Amino acid sequence: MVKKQMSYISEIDPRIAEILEKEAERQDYKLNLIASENYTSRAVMEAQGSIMTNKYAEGYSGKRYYGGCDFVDIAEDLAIERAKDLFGAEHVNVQPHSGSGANMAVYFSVLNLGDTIMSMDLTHGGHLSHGSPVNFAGQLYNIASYGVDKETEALDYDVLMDFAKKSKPRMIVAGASAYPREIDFKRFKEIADEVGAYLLADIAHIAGLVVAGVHQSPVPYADFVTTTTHKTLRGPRGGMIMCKEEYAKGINKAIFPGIQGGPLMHIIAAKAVAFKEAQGQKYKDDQVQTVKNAKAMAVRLIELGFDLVSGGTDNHMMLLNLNKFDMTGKDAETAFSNAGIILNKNTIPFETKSPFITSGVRIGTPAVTTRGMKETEMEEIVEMIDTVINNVNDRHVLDTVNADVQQLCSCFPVYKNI
Ligand code: DSN
Repeated sequence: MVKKQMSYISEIDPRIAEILEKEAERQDYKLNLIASENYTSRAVMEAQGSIMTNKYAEGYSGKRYYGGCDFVDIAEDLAIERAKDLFGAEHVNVQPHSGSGANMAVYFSVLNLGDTIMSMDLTHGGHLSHGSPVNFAGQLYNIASYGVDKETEALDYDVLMDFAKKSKPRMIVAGASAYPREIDFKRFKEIADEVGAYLLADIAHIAGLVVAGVHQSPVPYADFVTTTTHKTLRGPRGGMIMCKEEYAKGINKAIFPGIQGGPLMHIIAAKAVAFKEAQGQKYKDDQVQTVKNAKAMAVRLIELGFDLVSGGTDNHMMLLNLNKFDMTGKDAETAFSNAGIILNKNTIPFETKSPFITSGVRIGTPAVTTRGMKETEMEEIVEMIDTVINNVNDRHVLDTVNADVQQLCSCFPVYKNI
């Protein structure tokens, strides 16, 4: 399929065609356990690679700054309507190029520079755009960081309530990039109301689970909900904002002309396609399976003596604390990669090492679930993880695992069912 798509590229730019072919092979024959990645469908990729990339459409449907927007208007309207239907949102903006941009637009729409944002610390699972000092959010706003409880390694909502009363934020951000437990958005709303703060729920990681009803939805509670569209949501790479109707104008202005120019209409068309797919039963079943797979992995990892942050998972991801193996996340990531298992090093709560080294790795099940793997395969993968961790420097063992990975992957071709 990829080769067929690349017939023009091979003529014009054989070098890039060759690299694309290698990347296609990598995606097919490596085990992708990166919690934020997924495989999008052929239909989504077709829209992404379509002629809509040629169109400028600054503005919004019916109110553009360019002529010739008849068809892109329809595509954007469809994307919005389908997103509203999926999430039950009052207002949707599908133009953000990324999750970071979506968060930026929310901040710019209601906050003043220097206002206090209460958000999860990066090392506890938060995202850069929630207020890391190296990110615009940390540079433009006063950040009051919260984390997880030292014992349970989960959020303690009573502690969060006290912290909110002390730090008096104008906005609370609920959401994370590396938090394996369910987030109680209803409780976050009570905290936000108590201190008169806006509530932003960043559901980039869990959006697909929310659609399928296997994670509480923040939409009834939060003033703003942001997401990326390419993680569990399984669409093209991009972002999206949902909000209450009263914030609609401010959000639209913050995105365009506030921080973006022309929207990526080919990506918006692809978002519409992805949202249509997400309305189907197969998509919902896959999200349910994603969580079942993560839980099955967690159970077996714990049986084998692995230390999971918070003792397990409620969603699509796990964080392994590697301190008991006297191993860094960086070294583990390299060893796994040598064995054909792709995951990422990750900080763990109360981290003592730098983000380039880390004490943990993050594991996710969205991509392997999309290829059709179920609990039996999860157990097989955990055995492989165990073998790698106990033989990080044994090239022969890593090669053997790599062969097993290829064998398993060949039974679940990426583009057989999607
Ligand atoms: N970089 C993403 C992740 O891996 O979670 C978050 O944007």
